[in-house]
Amino acid sequence: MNRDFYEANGYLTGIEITPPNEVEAIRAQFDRLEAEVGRDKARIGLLDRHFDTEFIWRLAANPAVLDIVEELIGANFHLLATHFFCKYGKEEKFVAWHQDVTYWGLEPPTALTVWYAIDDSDRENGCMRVLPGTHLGIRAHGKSAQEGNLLSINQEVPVTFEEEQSMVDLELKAGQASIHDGALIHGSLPNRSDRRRCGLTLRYVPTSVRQKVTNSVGKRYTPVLVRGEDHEKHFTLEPSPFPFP
Ligand SMILES: O=C(O)CCC(=O)C(=O)O
Repeated sequence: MNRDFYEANGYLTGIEITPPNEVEAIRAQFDRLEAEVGRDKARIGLLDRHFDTEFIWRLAANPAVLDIVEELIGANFHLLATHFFCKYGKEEKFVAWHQDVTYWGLEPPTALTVWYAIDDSDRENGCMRVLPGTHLGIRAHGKSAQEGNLLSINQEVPVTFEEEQSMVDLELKAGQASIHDGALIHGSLPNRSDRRRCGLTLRYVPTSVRQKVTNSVGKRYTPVLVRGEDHEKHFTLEPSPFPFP
């Protein structure tokens, strides 16, 4: 794990989380959840299901994940939220360039996301893309002019031609993860394959962060303390929904 790289570039990638022999079992659990709720809901409607679905909790509280998060944001932190992003084959759905913390209502705007690959995620099926080093300031966002943006309020941040040239595709095998700083500009293109591209985002914040205003969809977060101690008590915490793995 390279903390200096993360601080300079705002992301890490290719992190092995799940041993290859356990990847299929996790995918099968997601497949069951998807079959239960339907694809329309599974696309971006599975929010905070770690509270009632144990395999999601077990990924969010996986010691391998928490150890890396601890190195990056310190010893005391909450799981803020979980959210699946699924893009099905041959759809014009995409994720416009954006910075997460501009619409989460946090103060200070410090957060990170672990993007866990349920499926292989590559250029063809619309893997995550990042603009390295863009996490060092918050920018004004506008609205995307393109149909199919999966983001909650159709937000998009303008980027320069030069910045786009520096773009990095975060290709992952199922069971691997990338991490991005909450201020890093990122997005993803449509899925041009016949394969599903599903990722589980795990959002973490240091306990020193508070929620100043509701997020872009009017929600107050209900975090779970997953490491260390909550000295600041800025949130009304939920207990861990299942035992820690
Ligand atoms: O999964 C994607 O394509 C986008 C995910 C994303 O925007 C996020 O993690 O904030």
